[in-house]
Amino acid sequence: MKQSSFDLIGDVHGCANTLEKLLLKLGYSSLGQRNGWPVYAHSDRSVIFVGDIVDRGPRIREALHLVKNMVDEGSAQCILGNHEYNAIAYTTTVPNKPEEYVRAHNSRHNRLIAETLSQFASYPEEWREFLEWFKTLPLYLEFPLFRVVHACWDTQLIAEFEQRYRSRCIDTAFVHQTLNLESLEFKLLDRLTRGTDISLPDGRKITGRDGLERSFFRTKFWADEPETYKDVVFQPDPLPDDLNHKQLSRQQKAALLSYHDSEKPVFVGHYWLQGNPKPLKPNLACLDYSAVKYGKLVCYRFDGEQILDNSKFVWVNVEPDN
Ligand SMILES: [Mn+2]
Repeated sequence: MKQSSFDLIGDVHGCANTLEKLLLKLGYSSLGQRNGWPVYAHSDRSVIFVGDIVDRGPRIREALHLVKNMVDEGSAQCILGNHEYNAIAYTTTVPNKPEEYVRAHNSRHNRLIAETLSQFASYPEEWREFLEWFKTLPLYLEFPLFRVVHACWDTQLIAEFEQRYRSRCIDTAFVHQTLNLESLEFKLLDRLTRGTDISLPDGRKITGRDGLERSFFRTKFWADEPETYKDVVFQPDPLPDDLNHKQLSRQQKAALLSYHDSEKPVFVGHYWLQGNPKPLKPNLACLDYSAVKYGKLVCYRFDGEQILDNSKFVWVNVEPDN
């Protein structure tokens, strides 16, 4: 396997039929079955999934089996997305409070994980095994020529984490630490899997297309010298117009991250993009094109180039059979 030939695939969210179509399009083929599910591999390439295999879509269980079989075979790696982390935290109890969960079972959280739980309702043992497997997925990957993280590369937090931890995976003790919102564990997890954001001023809220109300908006971690909210907003839901032109405060600017053109390419998912896939910067590509909303399941075929190339995106449009 060539060390520099990787196929990076965006958020699957249970679109298992589309994933199989994409793998076939990329030249992967099934070597046979393991545990009743196909094992895809390629003679000289391998896949990196950017996380968020679970939640929302119709074939979550199938998607997990396809991905895990590839990881077990050595034909793929997979990092942790915020949705896999949510599943871990949703099923991890608070120390000394066996009735309470690290991710509270409130209506919003229940709704986000409902599809996954219902598809595993008849397979509780399998679900437990996948939850354990999620704890073996790294939070990020770094290679000589590129990086992969679900939502945001934060050099400083990653350096602090690497000083303290030997593994890039999280365990129950790590999840417990995230209960303290000032802890490195919470900050790292939140930052790497959910990205950066700015609170809306004056207690304002916006209701997203997903029906959820939010008091913050997602921001770019790569904006060069931003001045206004519009320069940094990065989410499917637009800001109210008056906020677009609002000036960023000095503190807000100081808290924003950047990703300089001289850094090695980084691949992310997470952001529900639409339209035709292309790099966001010469050294940054997002692979999440809203597959589960009948968008595209997107791959970038990386061969070591340090300036990303429009022509290296490959995708499948998601059909009603997902
Ligand atoms: Mn996602």
